[in-house]
Amino acid sequence: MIINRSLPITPLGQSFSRMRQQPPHCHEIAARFAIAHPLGAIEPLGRGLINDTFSLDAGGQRYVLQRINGAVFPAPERIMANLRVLGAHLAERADTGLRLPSLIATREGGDFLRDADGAIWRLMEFIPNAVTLTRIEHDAQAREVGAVLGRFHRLAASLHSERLALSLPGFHATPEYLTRFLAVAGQEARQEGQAIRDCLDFVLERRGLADVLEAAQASGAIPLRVTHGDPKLDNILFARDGGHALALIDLDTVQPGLIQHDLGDCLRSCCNRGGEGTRDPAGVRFDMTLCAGILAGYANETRGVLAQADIDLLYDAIRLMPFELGLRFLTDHLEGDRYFRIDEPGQNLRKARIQFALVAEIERQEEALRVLIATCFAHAL
Ligand code: GN1
Ligand code: MG
Repeated sequence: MIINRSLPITPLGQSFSRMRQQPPHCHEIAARFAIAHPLGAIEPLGRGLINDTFSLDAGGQRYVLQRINGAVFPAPERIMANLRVLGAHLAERADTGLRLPSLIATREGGDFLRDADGAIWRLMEFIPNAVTLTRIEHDAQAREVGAVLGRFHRLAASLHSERLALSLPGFHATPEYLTRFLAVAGQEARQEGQAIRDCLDFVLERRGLADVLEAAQASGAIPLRVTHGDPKLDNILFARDGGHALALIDLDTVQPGLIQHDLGDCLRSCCNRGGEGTRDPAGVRFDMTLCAGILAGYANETRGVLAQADIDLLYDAIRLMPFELGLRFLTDHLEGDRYFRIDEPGQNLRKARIQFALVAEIERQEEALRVLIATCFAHAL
């Protein structure tokens, strides 16, 4: 099913720690950007779990207004600096086939502003005639997903990753997530239910997985590169007919990282047809047909960019990313849902179990996945 990004999310009217809500001063904030008036409706937009995102109609145009989550991003101005560097790099290349949303200046000429609470706000163009997909329906879309991520990595490969600041330090440091989870889960006073004990056993059986990419990077086997950080399906814009992938959005986590994190995360998101919010762990599948399409689209775009050592780590990366996200959801559940926005109590625990079920599904298909990776990247070097 295709949904338009402008569909409002209805607030549920409950007061969980990270409930979606419209800050009262949105119109005041919007008026500080250099856009035509009158200012019209401001509505919650999208399904993001971290920032507050709104659509804004003004002067006959549509925009995306966003408040960056200052509790997550320690120095949001680094995000904006990275966007400037990346934007300039892409602008030097003609017809990249990759659109990134452009920033709208403030009335003072800056590209973000601070409100009275110190929070950072920015305004972006609303890419017209574009939709996000709640699920991939067919192979052509899967290839488009792989192609758009591959294009991003290929175009960014000529940008030295040191030119970008770390907008979110430790973002994909899986060993740190594991350490934190074990500390929280191990607190003596905890009276946890069976579901959490099962998750803990699942994690302990796989604790060796956590540092597989970090160790490879530390040993020099794979380099840091420019990464998107969060290429889940929600962050890919398709043309309105759902055919061509036009753009990658949500660029807050663009920073030096490992392309394996990006590709693993993209597959984690796209090949789980039921999505992150599905409720039955036993029904979770990792769809090999979609995976084949995404890998083929990606390999085709990144020819000459990757080395054999990069490809050798892909199976581990595909297994690692749902493991990491499961750890993050579960830790947040145990810590009181302070990081990920939730719609109902227990949601982060449920989501963690779905991610761990995905890990198990990937492991069940290890042999076939390794063959698929080798086939797709056979001519990639
Ligand atoms: C968060 O904000 P959003 O929804 O794009 C998270 C990602 C997770 C994703 C899971 C900065 O992304 O790492 O994979 O939720 N972003 C951050 O849906 O933590
Ligand atoms: Mg994000």
